[in-house]
Amino acid sequence: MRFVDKPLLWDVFCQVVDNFGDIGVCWRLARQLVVEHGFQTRLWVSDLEAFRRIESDVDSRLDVQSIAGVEIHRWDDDFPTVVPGNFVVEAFACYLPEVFIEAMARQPKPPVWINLDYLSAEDWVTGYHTLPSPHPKLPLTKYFFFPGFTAETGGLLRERELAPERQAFLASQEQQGAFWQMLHQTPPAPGALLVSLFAYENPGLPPLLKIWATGEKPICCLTPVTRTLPAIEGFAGRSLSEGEAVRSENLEIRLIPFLSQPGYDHLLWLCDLNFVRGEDSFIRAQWAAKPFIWHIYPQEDEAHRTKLAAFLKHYADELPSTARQALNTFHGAWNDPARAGEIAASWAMLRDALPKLREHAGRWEKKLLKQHDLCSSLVHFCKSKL
Ligand code: TRH
Repeated sequence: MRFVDKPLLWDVFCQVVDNFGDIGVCWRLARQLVVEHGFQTRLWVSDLEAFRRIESDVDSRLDVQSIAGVEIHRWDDDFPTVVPGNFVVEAFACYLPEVFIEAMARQPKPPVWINLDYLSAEDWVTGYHTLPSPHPKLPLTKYFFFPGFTAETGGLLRERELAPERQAFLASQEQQGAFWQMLHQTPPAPGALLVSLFAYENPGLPPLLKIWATGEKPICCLTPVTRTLPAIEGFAGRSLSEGEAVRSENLEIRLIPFLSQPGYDHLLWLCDLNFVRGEDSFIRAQWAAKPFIWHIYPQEDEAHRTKLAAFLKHYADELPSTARQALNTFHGAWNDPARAGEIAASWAMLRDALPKLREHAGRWEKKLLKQHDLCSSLVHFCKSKL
């Protein structure tokens, strides 16, 4: 008789602080662990309603449900008694339930415990990646795992088939047609610059919309209804809802629904320029190989400024100097409320640099593709600690 080994089990913990980045990252990771690496995976989520926004199959009334092979559990104060898996991921330093930590310590072979950290291009990350942190009282060790842009980090989340899927989508009129149909939209007029907009509240947005409207080239801006809605309503001079469009001179803004994660990828692939924010959409824009503008998540201690500068230093390093200056200047104005007045002049520079930025985005994607993806690196590391 042959015994078939039970697949190893992962527990991924996601505390949704705000927005969609925490669950966006955890959901990608959990799916990849199942689909690409054949593990069993439990995903513990504190806010199923936020989860439902990016994955419409989620039923926020259920305590336990299975989607894409991932066992999804509501994570609330009343944590059940469970035997921990072989690998435990706490995303972004969310605190695991005490009862679960105690159960981990009781295992004959305690799980490999990972704190999956936020993405940063800062140099110090390489020194901290995979560092162990012993528990002060229990026989447990937690390892820090950092995503990043170099081989000395954990890499970036990227599904195995992502690049070929993008190429197939861009080569297929049929797939693109289906996307527009799903949005209940027609493609923009030929010659218009197609822009996607996903950002936090930003005093740079009203002047940007104004300059887009009066610019020479038509611009079609697709924006899921999010925190930028009030600024767009201010520009339109009326209240707006999903499905509506605003036209002003050479600018058309279309308010589209918040998409599923794959639908959002399609949007990024199609657009000529993507405005993204936070962490996960910022990474997806890089896999889209198109020029993008990053609205970094603002931190109270202003730490985001250092993070932004570190990324731009890496990303813009090989750009010709005019395009580099355009990219740096626009990011400076877009990410600093005090510099919103510089947006119009910065846009003129950025618009002229778009062809160079486009070439560069393709080169950057190819460079990143040489790295191991984060999920594979994590699996490799965790197995080595088992
Ligand atoms: O939502 P965010 O602002 O999340 C942020 C960041 O992760 C930040 O680092 C963190 O500290 C904070 O949350 C708590 O932006 P982000 O990271 O881009 O996540 C958005 C997710 O939503 C991402 O997975 C893409 C997805 N998305 C869709 O699925 N459909 C959409 O239409 C859009 C616009 C986004």
